[in-house]
Amino acid sequence: MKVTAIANSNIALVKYWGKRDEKLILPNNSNISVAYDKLNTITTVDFNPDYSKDVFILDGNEITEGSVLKKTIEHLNIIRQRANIQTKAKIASKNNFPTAAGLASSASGFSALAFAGSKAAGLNLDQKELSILSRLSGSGSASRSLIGGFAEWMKGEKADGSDSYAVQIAKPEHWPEFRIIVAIVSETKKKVSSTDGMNLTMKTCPLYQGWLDTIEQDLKNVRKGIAEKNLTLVGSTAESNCLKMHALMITTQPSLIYWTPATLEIIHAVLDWREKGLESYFTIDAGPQVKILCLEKDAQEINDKLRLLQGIKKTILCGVGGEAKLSKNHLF
Ligand code: 2P0
Repeated sequence: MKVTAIANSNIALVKYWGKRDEKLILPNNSNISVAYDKLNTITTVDFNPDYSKDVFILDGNEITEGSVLKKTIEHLNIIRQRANIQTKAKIASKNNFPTAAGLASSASGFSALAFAGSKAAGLNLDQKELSILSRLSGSGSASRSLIGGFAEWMKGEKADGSDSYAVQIAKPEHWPEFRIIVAIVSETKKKVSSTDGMNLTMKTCPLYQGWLDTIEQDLKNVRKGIAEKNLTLVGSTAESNCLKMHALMITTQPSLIYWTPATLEIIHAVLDWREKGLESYFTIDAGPQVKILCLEKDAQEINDKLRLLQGIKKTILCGVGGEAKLSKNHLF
């Protein structure tokens, strides 16, 4: 059966950086994200006895080696085991943004794969089960993309991970004025993956305990800020949480410095605009791109100012996106 799903990518307002269980992909701390309404992955999965092996086509090119192929096949194996089938599959996946450049293509990609793959295998999973399955794909943040809106991935306490999944804490319609402007400064693939980076941090970073000690307060602030639609509280907490995560990255050995000169230029610009009364906050993941959090009333002005800065290749002005959905527009 052939099934297609579309999932939005997401940006964490309180970040996930470090696992309590590497195999089950369980995070050390709960984390909160917002989905982008304009950055998504569309994935078609077809389990068919005619296929003699799994075939994976990403953005039009067949992938024949590497970690993404390995994770994709491992994920299909989990689905096959649950559905009690042995059939091989063809998967085609398309991102409408640069892959692996810090825009969370793995989050949207693996949640679309979990959704389309499980349905195509004949499974009928509910949202909680799909969020857990997305997490098991090899990209923890995929558990949040599946849910969409403002989502919290709960770290859970259980060793088997059955209480570690994402829930929607607010729908996109709750805060229609919230905007995220993505500033792309580089389209090259990052050198160190998030998976490897966070493992290195846990092993070598002397600041990691400080991160864990302050997470609960950040989570409380962001939950409260979202509930009250308070940009100042959400933005200032997200920005400081992002800087804490980058402090961990920078003090990891060998150090993980994802920023480029253009990243820093945007950081300084946002601080300057804010000082002058144009309210905006930045957040950055494991890559050089900067995402600016603001409200609809200021978004166009900020977007125009961003485009005048050195080193900006492109900006994408996004609102809050929804949950992953099925589609009839198959890729093959
Ligand atoms: C986040 N990131 O919360 C953090 C902030 C990157 C920086 O989730 O190891 O694919 O496969 O579970 O979820 C990293 O991407 O990492 C990530 P793994 P994932 O968005």
